[in-house]
Amino acid sequence: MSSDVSEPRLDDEVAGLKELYRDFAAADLMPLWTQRDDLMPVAPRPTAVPAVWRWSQLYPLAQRAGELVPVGRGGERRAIALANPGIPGRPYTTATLWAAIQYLGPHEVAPSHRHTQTAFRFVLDGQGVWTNVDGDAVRMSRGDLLLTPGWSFHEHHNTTDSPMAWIDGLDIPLIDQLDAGFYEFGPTELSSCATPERSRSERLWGHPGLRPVLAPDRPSSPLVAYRWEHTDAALRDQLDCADEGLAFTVEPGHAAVRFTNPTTGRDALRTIRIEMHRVCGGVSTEPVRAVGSAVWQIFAGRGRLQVGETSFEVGTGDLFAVPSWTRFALTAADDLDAFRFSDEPVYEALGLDRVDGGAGR
Ligand code: GTQ
Ligand code: FE2
Repeated sequence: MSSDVSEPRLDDEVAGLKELYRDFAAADLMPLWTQRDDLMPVAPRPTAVPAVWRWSQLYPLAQRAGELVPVGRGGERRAIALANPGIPGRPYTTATLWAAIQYLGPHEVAPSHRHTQTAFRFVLDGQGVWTNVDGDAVRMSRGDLLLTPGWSFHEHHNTTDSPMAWIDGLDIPLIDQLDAGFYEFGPTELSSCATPERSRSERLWGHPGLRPVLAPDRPSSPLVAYRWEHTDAALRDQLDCADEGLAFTVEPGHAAVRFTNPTTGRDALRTIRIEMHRVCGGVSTEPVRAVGSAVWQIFAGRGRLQVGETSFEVGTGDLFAVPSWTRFALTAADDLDAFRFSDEPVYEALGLDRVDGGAGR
């Protein structure tokens, strides 16, 4: 074939293609074959990056917000999100999870509202705030996990002369991506300034292995407070049992408990999995990567973690993000308690869960 025949044909083809792509764009169309390969990657390529936030930096900043920023109707909460540097401009800790430090000054009230986003609070330290969940006043103190299932009204009130700060976890980024957010203000007046030692939910549901007869199953846990004394005892007993030759632990020297819904035995919340891990001093967890993301907070102790290519030293109060399909391992310098939450229930419900490595959970 001679070149003087094929060349004009090629030029025609190029011009035709250019015109085709222009007409695609004008018709709001995009062909698959010109997409970057991150559209359908060989394996997940999260935008979020491994990241750490130090308690020593978070707390003073929250304190300053406490002095300068009022809390009340409109702003609703003095919560400061841990914004993943891989997701610029959005207050997302991972692709699906929001983690924030919330600060409530002496005698302040964060007013009542509800939303389809699921929430929990975890208390690193302090006391004196009650969170009111659908009319049930729930005490918040060190090591406690408090739940706010989606669409329950909630308000927080500090009854003391001292400020209090805690960590919030929500599925805000997930609900944002799903266009599933609904929100309503509650009554402006404080619904209750009660400060009971035990909430109604604990009186009804907080007795191990016992449920009120006739109480129906619920998709989110009707128990909304999990107390540190129980979490601590469960971890201690699990490690002791393992020492006695009963292999209950995740791996040697690594115990973990998951917070569950007593009506179903499944995750306490529908979209967020919550666990407490105890890793004995000197122990390294088996490297693992899983689909879905997680956020951890060191509750007590010190250690080193490896997330993907990055390594961090962490101590009490520090938080870190583990993006999807990113290899993760934790080494305890001394006995270490680590609070963890993840989006795994969402992936499991959709059949998208996958794990590589690790000792299994
Ligand atoms: O305490 O109700 O961190 O609605 C973000 C959104 C906390 C809350 C957050 C919220 C709350
Ligand atoms: Fe809220």
